[in-house]
Amino acid sequence: DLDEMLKQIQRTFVTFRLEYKFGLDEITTKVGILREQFDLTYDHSPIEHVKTRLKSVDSMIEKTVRKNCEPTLEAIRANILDIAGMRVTCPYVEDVYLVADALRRQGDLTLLQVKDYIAEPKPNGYRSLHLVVEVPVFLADRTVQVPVEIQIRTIAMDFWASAEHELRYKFAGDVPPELSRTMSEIAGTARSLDEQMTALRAELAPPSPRPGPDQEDRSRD
Ligand code: 0O2
Repeated sequence: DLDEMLKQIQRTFVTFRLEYKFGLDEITTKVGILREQFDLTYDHSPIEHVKTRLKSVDSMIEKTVRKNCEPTLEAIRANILDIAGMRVTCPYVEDVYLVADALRRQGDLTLLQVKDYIAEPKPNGYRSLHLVVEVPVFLADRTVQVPVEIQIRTIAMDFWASAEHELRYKFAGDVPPELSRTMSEIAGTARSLDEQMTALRAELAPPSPRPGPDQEDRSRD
């Protein structure tokens, strides 16, 4: 009957979503390892904090429909690459690329997409580095490749993006032009803060060392 059919559909989506949770678990471990190693190797911590989120079934369906696709599992899998999402916040702009490079070097990850909104900010002023990586997840009976979106940004970028997200939510996407202008100005301030902090960092310490064989050897001493 209908009730049983709905239950079956719900179970299918729960199982489908679980694979993304596992993918996120794998990436969380990877970033956790980087964070600990960075903390030991560098004069400051390049990772300030890490947040993860898993898209709800409702919002994956909503996004698929928004993209003019049928809300089937296949269409969701092919079109929604940010079901599993991680946000990494770093103190300095150079840390953003340090973290991204460390992930990009990992042989078991396949880089599916890079969007560098730091090099090319969005018209509203949004800045962030987005990577979509595919990570293998070993299930009991098969291995699945799971895409995970990783947004890497500075504290200043994150501050701005959180406020802008809240504004958009509050005004249901219809932010008054005056407020949009204010946000655009603040984006400029955030950008200039990042530039000033980069200059300050150059005064504070020599450039961070790249982890290499030297470091590895020293850490074993
Ligand atoms: P949420 O609630 O954060 O999950 P795509 O539809 O993903 O294939 P899109 O949307 O162009 O293509 O991808 P993009 O530009 O990489 O952005 C996806 C995510 O980046 C968004 O997810 C936001 O988290 C963030 N983002 C992008 N632009 C902005 C912006 O102008 N302001 C803020 N605050 N965040 C932004 P979601 O699903 O929209 O939202």
